[in-house]
Amino acid sequence: VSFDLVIRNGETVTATEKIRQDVGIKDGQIVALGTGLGVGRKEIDATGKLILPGGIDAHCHVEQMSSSGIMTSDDFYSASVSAAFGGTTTIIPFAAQHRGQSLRTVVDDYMACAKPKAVIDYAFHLIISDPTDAVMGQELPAMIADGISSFKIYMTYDALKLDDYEILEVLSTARKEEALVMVHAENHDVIRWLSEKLLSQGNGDPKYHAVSHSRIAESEATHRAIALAELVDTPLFIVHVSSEEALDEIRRSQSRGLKVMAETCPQYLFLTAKDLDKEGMVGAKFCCSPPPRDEKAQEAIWEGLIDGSFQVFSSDHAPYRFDETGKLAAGPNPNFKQIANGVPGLEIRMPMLFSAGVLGKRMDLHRFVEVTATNPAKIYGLYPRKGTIEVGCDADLAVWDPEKEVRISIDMLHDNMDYTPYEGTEITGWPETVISRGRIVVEDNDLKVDRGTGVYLKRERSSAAKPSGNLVPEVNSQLNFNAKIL
Ligand code: DUC
Ligand code: ZN
Ligand code: ZN
Ligand code: ZN
Repeated sequence: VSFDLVIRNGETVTATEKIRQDVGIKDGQIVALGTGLGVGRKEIDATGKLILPGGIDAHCHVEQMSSSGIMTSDDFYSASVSAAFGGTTTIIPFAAQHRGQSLRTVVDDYMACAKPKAVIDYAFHLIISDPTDAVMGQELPAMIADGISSFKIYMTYDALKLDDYEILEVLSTARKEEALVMVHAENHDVIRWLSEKLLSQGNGDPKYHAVSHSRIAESEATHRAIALAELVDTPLFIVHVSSEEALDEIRRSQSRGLKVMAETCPQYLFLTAKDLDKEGMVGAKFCCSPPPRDEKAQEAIWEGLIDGSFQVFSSDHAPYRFDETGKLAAGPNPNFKQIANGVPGLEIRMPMLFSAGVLGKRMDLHRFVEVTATNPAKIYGLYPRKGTIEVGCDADLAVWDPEKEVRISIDMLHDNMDYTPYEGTEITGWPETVISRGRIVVEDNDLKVDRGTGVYLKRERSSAAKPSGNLVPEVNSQLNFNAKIL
């Protein structure tokens, strides 16, 4: 035998090509592409199927404590199993710093959680909530050198938010270290003011979550984050964009030549604020931040995903069950401020986009591969090991049946949730065999690997984080920024 595994008679699809060819896999890597390949110890017949790069979900929350002390329902086992069943072979969740914690402790904790449980490969982004001199001066550079080359900051949430001064400190450190800054862009005081008015008028139902997290809170913070990044010439990645107004800010900055990147998520294509307006507390199932908007926003978000304004499509999987461990942790009738923010989406991320986007003829198949796998690999320093199909890449692949009809329901998903926001949605296309480093992870609707078989991925610094070198004139001439800070 020449190979550990051969996938025959399928069509491989990358961001640029679609080729009818076989894939030869040995020692976890793709070692041959072509026809007439030798025999494999195991063979898969992919006649009529598409062979896609395994997905990379670059935004998900796993075994993470929310800022109000609620634990996600998924641990690294259930999250990675669920991801795999949906065609994803790499996840990049967050290692979240709580104020006062050293980054080393944070990362060691998450590593210890993930290692014995994950069934697919994983990396981490940090969340920085306490940018002290020691954190910024010593700890962060050490973490970046260790392979955690991106981190998220927040402009809202009491326990997480940074003010503009702190954001500038963080951005200029990131510039020096060439790490990528991801930002949760919502105006804290707008949300706080609207929330207080709503609650004081007795309006606490879940639907008011979407009112308090106004589109203007999002677009203002998006504009401000971009302005701060421009001031210190640091690339910026805007996470979970929900509105046309925020998208407009991103587009404007991109057309001015700034290095601004962004992602959107399933909830902004498939949900609206109307979903929060349901009998009793049911709307809590759809509370996430930013919230889903309206049909017009959905259309705009689709447009941004298709035209390249968004580079990445992530789930923002933030799983809180509809019970006292999650959405109802504050009691059976919480007001919208007391409801944990987030929706699950690891498993449906790719299938729902494939069905509505590719089969729905909105989105080219190559663009689908790009936003779900290739671009996140490139932007987060995993390319070309992950995110494409070439000789020498890890054999992370999903064999998709483009005709399989699936009705999404909580019963068929593999996360540890008790609901899905997409219950009853009929879609076509599903990844039926999923392979990670040559190991068959999912086959015949069955999990084939043991817990703890995924590996940690030390990431490279990515070119996405390289400053453009175009400093605004006042900083360049007055501050001697390059000499002083670099
Ligand atoms: N931000 C996230 O990235 N995920 C869930 C909730 C939030 O505010
Ligand atoms: Zn966020
Ligand atoms: Zn603006
Ligand atoms: Zn998130």
